[in-house]
Amino acid sequence: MTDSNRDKLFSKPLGKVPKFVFDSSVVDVFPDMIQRSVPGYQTIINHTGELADRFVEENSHCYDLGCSLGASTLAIRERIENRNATIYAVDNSQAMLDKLATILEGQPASTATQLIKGDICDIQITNASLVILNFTLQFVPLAQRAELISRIYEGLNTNGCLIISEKLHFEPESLNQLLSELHHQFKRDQGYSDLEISQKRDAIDKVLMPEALETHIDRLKQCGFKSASPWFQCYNFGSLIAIK
Ligand code: GEK
Repeated sequence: MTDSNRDKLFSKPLGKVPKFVFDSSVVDVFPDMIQRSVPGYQTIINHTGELADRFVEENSHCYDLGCSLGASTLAIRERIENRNATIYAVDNSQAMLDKLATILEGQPASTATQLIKGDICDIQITNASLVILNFTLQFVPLAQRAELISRIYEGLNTNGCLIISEKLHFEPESLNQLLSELHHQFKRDQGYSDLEISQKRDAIDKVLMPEALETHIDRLKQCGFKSASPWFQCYNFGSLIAIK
């Protein structure tokens, strides 16, 4: 990694911290930022590939919603060659998609991969055997989440799989506090200073809105999924699978 790819976005005092947006300054440091900020991130990405191998059916569609630089897309592409499947990688940040296009150009593969610039709440989902929401639902306004999950359910084929990975909120508050402190210690261990941790927290306040595991599971069941369960958790980050 070069020094310009190291996440230092919040290392200097910013005064009034602006709200976090996925612009080109974030794109430049994104892989470093997410690896050093989300405990278990690489494990979740690797297992997304494993789940794809199990669930992706011939001639079906996969959706990577909030794809950023395509970590999940790349993880599943490796595993589903020769199934004539198509991956739709969707993001509303043009800066992310521009960079992803160059990454994909450098790593040709037989699985068709289409990039879509748009809001994941607006795109059509059809003939899906796998839908991935890796750390994206947390940025969707709370009031729009049930409708999005419902549309994903409708677009999935029977026995299709939805993966949702998120930052989570816990009750009681003492447990939430403990897991949050453990997360901050993880970030310190990854080289972030207390200033970086606190300024990033201010930047994502009300931009990233975590929900409880139970809220996710109740909503998935209400939307019709026959099963929904967490398969991974590290501190206040976790991943669920839901099967139609
Ligand atoms: C990974 N999945 O590496 N519509 C489209 N894109 C959106 C929306 C929306 N409504 N809201 C946010 N995004 C990736 C990481 S990052 C997670 C996902 C993080 C996009 C946003 O532009 C960004 O690229 C991505 O979702 C969230 O596994 O930074 O914590």
